[in-house]
Amino acid sequence: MNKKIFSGVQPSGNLHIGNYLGAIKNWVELQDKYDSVFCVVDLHAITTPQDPEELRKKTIEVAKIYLAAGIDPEKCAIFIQSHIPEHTELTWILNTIIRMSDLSRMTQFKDKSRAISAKAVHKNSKGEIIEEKVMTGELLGGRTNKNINVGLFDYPALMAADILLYDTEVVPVGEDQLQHIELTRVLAKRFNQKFGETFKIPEAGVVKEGMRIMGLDDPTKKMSKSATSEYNYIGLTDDADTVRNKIKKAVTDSGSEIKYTDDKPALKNLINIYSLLDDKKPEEVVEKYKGKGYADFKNDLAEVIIKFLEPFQEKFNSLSDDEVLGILKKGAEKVRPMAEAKMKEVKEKMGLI
Ligand code: AQP
Repeated sequence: MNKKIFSGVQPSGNLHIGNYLGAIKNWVELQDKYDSVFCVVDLHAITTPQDPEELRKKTIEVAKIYLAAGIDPEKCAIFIQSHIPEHTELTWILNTIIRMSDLSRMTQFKDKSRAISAKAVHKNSKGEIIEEKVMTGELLGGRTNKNINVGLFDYPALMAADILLYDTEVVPVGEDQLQHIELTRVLAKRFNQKFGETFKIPEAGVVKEGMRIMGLDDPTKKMSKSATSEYNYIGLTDDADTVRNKIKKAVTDSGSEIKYTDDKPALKNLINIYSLLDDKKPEEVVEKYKGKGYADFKNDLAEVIIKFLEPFQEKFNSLSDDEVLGILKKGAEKVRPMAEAKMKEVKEKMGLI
């Protein structure tokens, strides 16, 4: 029996090279060695506001990206999270053992809840609105935004359910998700202790390279598909001109020399992207641009990205929606017996008739 892996991506925006380098690339390499389950986590996506039409489109797009990247549906199960209701059912069970303090510690929740604006409405004694003010995270001064939906807070419980439902042993994710995997381990142990051995204790499978690709407009924050500016990321479906434009506008550090150091985080991030996509060590990239300036480096970086994206996009564009929906349906059929069996076991252990 091979070890099991599970991972997923939210259809919450345009997938970017950070999602690819931090997660999907690794899945492609692992699919031959592990029993692999890859999910489009639409229920996670709705923890932030989504337009229904866009969500439908993005859900199919994410599956196409998996396939274009080289995930083979004959070897793995690819499916949509909401097609297997046991994910939400197990989330509820886990909600009964997860603590408010567990969830309050999660940095992703703190970051995302601060990014969502809150509307402050001031009324006079007659109930008439005298002032309406949109409070962004900054205006809230780091305080928790009370208008955040419970789903965003509970996001890690749903993620734990995804993982534990399939006896997952390894979860290949980017470094930003490590805290959620650690919590999943805590929940599995807590449940097993209380109700008897039920869940496998999973491990994170983080690749060192590509661990965290930073935003092109701000190298202190990770590249993110829900970023407010599209100049934050290179989308996997961006065309050549868009890539050139985004790399041209990407922030760089002061100076003109191509150096790979922590005090030049913007440049370091661009060198990382270059080296990962061109299969070179960062030192080799630095050596190549010795005596050259940022402009030469950035022009070539754009071409390296375009060269990577071309065959990827060709495969992506060749896939029809119907074909992909068929693959997703088959994937759900493959995993359904596992999910049902695990929920049956959980219910029995807890005394649910
Ligand atoms: N910048 C990144 N560098 C490396 N890995 C990354 N991942 C995300 N951003 C980077 C990894 O991609 C996988 C899928 O992520 P997700 O869809 O579950 O959500 P996320 O981690 O919250 O990613 P985004 O792009 O920032 O999405 P939004 O903005 O919608 O929240 C994960 O394995 C993640 O580690």
